[in-house]
Parts: sequence; structure tokens; C-alpha cells
Amino acid sequence: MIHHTQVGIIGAGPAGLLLSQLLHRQGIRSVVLENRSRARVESRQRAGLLEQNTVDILRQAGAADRLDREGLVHEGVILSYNGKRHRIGLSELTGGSRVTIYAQTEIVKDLIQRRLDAGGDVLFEAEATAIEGLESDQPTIHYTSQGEKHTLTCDFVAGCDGFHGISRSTIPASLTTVYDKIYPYCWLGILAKVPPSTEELIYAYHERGFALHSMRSSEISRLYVQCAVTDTLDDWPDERIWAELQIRLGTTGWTLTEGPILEKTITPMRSFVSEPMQFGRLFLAGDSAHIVPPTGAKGLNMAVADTEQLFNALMSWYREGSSADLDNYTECCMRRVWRVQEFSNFMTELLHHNPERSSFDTHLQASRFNQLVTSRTASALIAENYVGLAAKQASALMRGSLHQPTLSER
Ligand code: FAS
Ligand code: PHB
Repeated sequence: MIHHTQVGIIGAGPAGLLLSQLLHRQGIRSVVLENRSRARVESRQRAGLLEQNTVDILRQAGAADRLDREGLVHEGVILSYNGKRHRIGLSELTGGSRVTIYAQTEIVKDLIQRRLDAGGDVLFEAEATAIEGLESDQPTIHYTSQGEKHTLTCDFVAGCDGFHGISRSTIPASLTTVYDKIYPYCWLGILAKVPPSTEELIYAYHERGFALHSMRSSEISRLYVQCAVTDTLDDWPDERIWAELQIRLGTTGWTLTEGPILEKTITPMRSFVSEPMQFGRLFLAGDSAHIVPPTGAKGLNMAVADTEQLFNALMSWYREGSSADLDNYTECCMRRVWRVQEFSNFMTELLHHNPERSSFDTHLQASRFNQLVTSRTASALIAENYVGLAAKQASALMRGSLHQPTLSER
């Protein structure tokens, strides 16, 4: 069993695996501890839409060959309001930026294969149980594997263990501020063995509830319907799912092709930020530090952006002995995280039928849609956020003076 490495990584999701692969290509050793089996992490249906920056980083990591072959590149997205559609020309409105459809499961498979092909240490069914010595220069991760207890000492710990991991709670509560918003609805997601009925994604507001038509390939569709927080899968037989999708996505002259449902899951809708994203030699990346409702297609892309930032900061330390980027990690991440939180919240509030909302609010929603249809500027703002901030905007966001609530407002 391995007892020491340079970077101890907890979690073999997109953040942990990508960090391990990026470090490996620079000769930095890491060990990834994952409490689930390889089969489980490779089969968990989650995100599907990648920003250009995510594609670029996966190429930099040498893990984008299949993505480049099989990914579906999109130059627009469709927003529908009670059956009236409005196309947001992403490329046209952002000077050429595009998004790519490629499932998170495939990214995880590609990264695991790369690490194992290179003899990398990705330990499955190895659960991190505690982290000690974070204020020393040799923290220790305690973990269990095959019923036995082990320790791993390292220079740094990367907490890539998602929302339910142990890393975030290892940061002293007295130093932590949590921002949390739970939405009064959920998404029921299905994977269906049927060709997509649309070339581009359709996000639909409907008085009966939100629906989304996405896809995984020319043979597999990925669709979602808004459901109640009290609903279970038993409340949603296949016939009801397809009937609601037909109504909520429907428009004149268009039909939704139905097919066998391969998988169903219900996902709660939540906006969550935990600050700081670091403590001593521990650095959080991805869902361990923040959660967004999937309406803006940002969860996976945020995890990748955190990972890129942490990788660059670690390389600055290993190459030049500089801790400046590590010291500023939280502040730089937070600028980007709140931009993405705002966009994800805007898209969620715009597109969902909120049972707790007043009629005044529903008029505001209609007015926001009308502005999208009549104002190129309004559509461009959505496009700019949806494709992801270009590098120049991201760096301006990092450098600019950060507006934030006063201490009494926090
Ligand atoms: P992950 O949660 O992916 O990975 C964390 C890993 O750490 C897991 O494999 C876990 O098993 C492991 N772990 C946890 N505790 C551990 C411990 N103590 N020891 C060892 N390992 C441990 N985003 C979108 O953009 N679009 C979507 O449609 C979308 N749908 C989603 C549906 C669901 C049900 C969920 C939960 C999330 C969804 N997301 C979506 C967001 C999702 O894609 C995340 O943003 C993404 O997985 C974040 O990646 P990581 O930060 O690597 O965390
Ligand atoms: C998906 O394809 O799973 C997907 C796409 C866009 C979203 C959410 C999920 O906003």
C-alpha cells in the first residue's frame, strides 16, 4: 500500500481525476482515493454539457481523443416559453464560442483509463475517513481499504470528494461561512434509447413545469422534467414522463419521439457555497465547495475550472517555490463561483414554474422572456455565460476590484 505522495486527492470524480492527470503530465506524483467502485463512478449519470474551457483543459490533459471524436458540438440553444421558442445563437453572439455534449461518465472513463495506463495510483473502494496535520507541511489522510486502515502522508490534500465528502467539514466551522438556497422543486432525469428529436438543447418553461431535451449521442436522448420535492420515482411511470415531456416541450409542427427509458433519477435543486475553499495544506475543488442547480449546465464545468486553478497554483509552488497562487486560491475561485452561481440561479428562476411564486413573479418571468426575444443584448448576456467566460473575461474577473456584501450583510 502507498504511504506517501506529493498530492493526496480524495475523490475520483471529474475534479480529482483531472487534477491527478494534469499533475502526472508535469511529473508530480499523486494518489487518488475513491470510496466507490470503478464501475460505480463510471456509470453515475450526471452532467452532459461542456464549456470550451473544459474541452481545452481535457485536451491539455491528453484525455480528449474520444471527446474530439464523439463529442457533439453545438452553436445554439433553444429556450421555449409555453410552447413559443427562441433560439440563442451562441456562436453568433459570442464571436464563435460553442459548447460540446459529451457525458460526464465518458470523461470519468477516459481519465481513469489514462491514469491506469500510466501506472497511476487510483485506489477504488478506499474511503478517506479523516485528514490530520493540515497546518503542518506533511498532512496525513487516514483511509480504509479492504477492511484495513491505512495512512497517506503528502505535501497537499485536494478535497475533490463532492458535496457529501469529508473534506469541507475538516475546515474548522469557526472559519467557515456557508451560503445555501434550496429550490421548491426537483429534476427527474431520464436516459432514453431514442434518437434526439432536436439538433440543439431545448430548455422549456411551461405552466405545468420545466422540461429539458438534451442528448448523449445520435441514438441516446437525455431529458428532464421538473417534479415536486416530495415526488419519488414511483410517482413517475414512463407514460407520465413522456406525456409531460410532450406537453412541456411541445410546439406547433414538432413531435417528440418516445422510446425505452434506460434510467431514471431525481436530483434536488440547490445553490450552495462554502467559504473558504482552503485550510492549511487542504484545498477544495468542485462540488466539495459549491453546488449549482443544473439549469445552467455549470456543475461539472465549475469543478474543472477549480481544478485548473488549483493545478496552476500547485505547479507554481513546485516549480518556483511560490505560495502566492495557493494563498489567493479561495479569493480567485470565489469571483468565478459567484458569477456562475448568479447565472445558474437566473436560468433556474427564469425557467421553472415555482409553486410558491406570486402572479407578480410570473409576470416578471414572462417579461424576462420577452426581453430575450426583443433584445440582442439580453440574449448575448445569456450566451456569454452559457458558453463560459472567455479567458480574457475570467482574468478581468480575477483582477478587478471585487464587489461583495458588507460584513453585516454576509
Ligand atoms: P463528484 O461528486 O463527481 O465526485 C466526488 C467523488 O468523491 C465521488 O466519486 C465520491 O464517491 C467520492 N468520495 C466522496 N467521499 C469520499 C471519501 N470520504 N473518500 C473517498 N472518496 C470519496 N452538473 C451539470 O452540469 N449538469 C447536470 O445535469 C448535472 N446533473 C447532476 C446530477 C446529480 C445526481 C448530481 C449529484 C450532480 C449533477 N451535476 C450536474 C453536477 C455534477 O456534474 C458535479 O458538478 C460534478 O460531478 C462535480 O464533480 P466533482 O467535484 O469531481 O464531484
Ligand atoms: C445534460 O445533458 O445532462 C444537461 C445539459 C444541460 C443542462 C443540464 C443537463 O443544463
